[in-house]
Amino acid sequence: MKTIAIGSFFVLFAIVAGMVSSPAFAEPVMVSTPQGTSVPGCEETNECFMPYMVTVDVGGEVIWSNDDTAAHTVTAGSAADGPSGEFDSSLFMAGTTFSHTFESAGEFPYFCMVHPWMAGIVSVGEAMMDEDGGLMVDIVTGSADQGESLSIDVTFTMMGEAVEHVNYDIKATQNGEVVLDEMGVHDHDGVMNHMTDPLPAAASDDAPVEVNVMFNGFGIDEPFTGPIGQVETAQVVPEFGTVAMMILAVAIISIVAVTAKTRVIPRL
Ligand SMILES: [Cu+2]
Repeated sequence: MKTIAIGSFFVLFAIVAGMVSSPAFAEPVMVSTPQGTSVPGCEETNECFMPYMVTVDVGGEVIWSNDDTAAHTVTAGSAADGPSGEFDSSLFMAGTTFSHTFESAGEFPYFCMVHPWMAGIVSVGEAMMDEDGGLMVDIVTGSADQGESLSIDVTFTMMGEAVEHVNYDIKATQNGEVVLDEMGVHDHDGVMNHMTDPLPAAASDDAPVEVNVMFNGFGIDEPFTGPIGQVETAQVVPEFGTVAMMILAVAIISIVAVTAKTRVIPRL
């Protein structure tokens, strides 16, 4: 029988270095000009360029493919203000592509010179991580008796700063029974609370609740950026207390999934 310090607040750090050879950040982001965009209408649903807004890190590349039958342009600026000069494809024909690499951070609206209702945005951010940086996921749970919902706080930070626009899946099980399963969670400020279904049993050593968070990337619209993919699983089992924390060390060329497994032992 384990002695559990009353009111103890014990934090375990699991450092997971998921180093993979795939250069995740070299992947270009694709944007399509779909069929039918040469007549107005697509602007009503922001579907003249798909996706309408993409996010890349500094140094990231965006490739536009003309999937329409008409020729278009990808021209930085707006129909109202005219070209900004940042980039310009000039006319690019059906079935061809245009590519631009973004060397500085900022918001870059663009439009089509031929069909000025066609507009899109490229949002270029500072690289979210470097060799010293890491994405941190804090999973903090309360405690719960049988029939009660367990509260789970999930916080994403990087170098102490809250991260914005995180996408993740969260799943919690107790003795194999799923008590929480939310896919495709998007959060604007990196701080989220989840409540499980009523637990089949009180959370205990014999009936631990396992919380699993899988990071799917940063961004508002797909494709997302950042450490996407599954590489490493960390199992964090606190001796006592109700807090488990996981740090992911992320190298710039690694694809890393964030998977935290937390065993929840109730506070006494
Ligand atoms: Cu066009």
